[in-house]
Amino acid sequence: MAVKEAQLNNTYLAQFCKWMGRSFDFKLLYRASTDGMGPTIFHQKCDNKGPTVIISYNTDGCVFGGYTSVDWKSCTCGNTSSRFDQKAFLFRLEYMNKFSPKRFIIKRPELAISQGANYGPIFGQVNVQDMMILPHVTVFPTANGNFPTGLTPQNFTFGRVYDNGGVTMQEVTNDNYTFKDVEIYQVMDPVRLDKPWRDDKKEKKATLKKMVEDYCPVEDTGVKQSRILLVGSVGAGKSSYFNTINSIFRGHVTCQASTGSSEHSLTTIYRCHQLRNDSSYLKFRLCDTRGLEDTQGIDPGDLTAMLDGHVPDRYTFNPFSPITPDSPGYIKTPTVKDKIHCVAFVIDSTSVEVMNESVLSKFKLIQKLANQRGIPQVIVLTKVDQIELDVEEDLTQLLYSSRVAYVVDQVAQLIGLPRGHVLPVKNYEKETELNETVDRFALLSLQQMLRFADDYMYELLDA
Ligand SMILES: Nc1nc2c(ncn2[C@@H]2O[C@H](COP(=O)(O)OP(=O)(O)OP(=O)(O)O)[C@@H](O)[C@H]2O)c(=O)[nH]1
Ligand SMILES: [Mg+2]
Repeated sequence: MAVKEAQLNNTYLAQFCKWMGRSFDFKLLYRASTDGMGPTIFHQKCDNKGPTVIISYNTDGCVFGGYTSVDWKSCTCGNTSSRFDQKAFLFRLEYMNKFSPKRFIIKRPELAISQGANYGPIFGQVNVQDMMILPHVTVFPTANGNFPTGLTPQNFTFGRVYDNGGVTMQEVTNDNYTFKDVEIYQVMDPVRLDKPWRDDKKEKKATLKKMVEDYCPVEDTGVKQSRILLVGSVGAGKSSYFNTINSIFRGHVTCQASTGSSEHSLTTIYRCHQLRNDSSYLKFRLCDTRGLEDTQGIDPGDLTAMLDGHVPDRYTFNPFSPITPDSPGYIKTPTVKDKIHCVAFVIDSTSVEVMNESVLSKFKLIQKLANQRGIPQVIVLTKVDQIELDVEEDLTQLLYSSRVAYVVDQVAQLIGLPRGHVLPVKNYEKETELNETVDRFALLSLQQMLRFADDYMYELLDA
């Protein structure tokens, strides 16, 4: 099964799988902060477990470590003994809180790791250490978890056993050997589920597409088009989701809404996008918003105004002040047709474990506002292709992936919605042609949102 309660987040996992060229599952064997440091506990927890990865987190926000495909052992012959490992490598994942992955491949496989009962895990040879992730017993930290000052990069010769590619130790560790934590994971073949983690009726894309084309909001409400609000962090894939759905009905990959990576939200204008097929407009709108962020995100006042239908299409968000009744186009007396009928939290599946506290609190606020108004909510879980290599290669594996199932559980717990409200999708990004499976998952998510929008309207009629 996938990792629980670990610092090894989905971004790190995905990067690691990329380096390895395929998917893996990870099981936490050892964590210094809870198990304590020392060779005895290390060997108790990690010996004879096959391939392992060791990850160190220092107090400067540097994350680095090493991978070996051979067992750790409590060798008592002499001081240490070297083990051959052609597949071992060292890596940097994060440098000073910035994701900056770099792999250092093995140069002298005969010296890949060193083993000894009195030693922690050593990459390289004791006299030719490349990088000691947990050092020699005599320099193990004791009381306060700090390493003695004698243990500085000068003690190491980085680049003799592993190819440092011109990168210095300082560029990996920032010369800081005070660790927040050290973790060791067993690396195992991924569990491909025998049964899908969610029922799949295997409806064809054409059937799903027709259902959406035939969709009409609940009669008697006067609503001609249901409105689905897309909210989420910067770069979560809100605009890409609209583009994906739009592409399905246009018959080719489109990029009507601007998408891409940027520090602040690329979308600055509120767009209640209409969609059309060959003959007519469809009976729903996808309302794309500015990303939620710490400083320049949407104001809570704007969120309330959007839900209540006061915000006009093409309104330019001002991150420093919310919309007011004097703002151009402000809809003073919105009716049910102007309001939002379903909220979709768009969440990047690689960022679930590292979700920013302030973004999470904004989600909670929107949830509260939506609950007060009886508006149903779903989670559109994007970028599922980036959390498991098998899924990236073949999207039909999505419902058989234990990793995707795990992230669905995680995000449902985090946001506080039932798992059935989590709708995994892969948006169009690198593709130039439509793909049946991409379209199927996107249409399934849309179908669910339209059903929920109808629930909201039935509830209004019953009131
Ligand atoms: N691999 C992959 N990339 C995606 C997916 N969805 C979006 N992306 C990429 O993620 C980046 C951000 O996507 P956007 O759609 O611009 O995100 P957004 O939520 O609209 O962001 P802002 O408007 O800036 O708040 C783009 O480079 C997309 O190509 C997906 O499902 N898989
Ligand atoms: Mg956008």
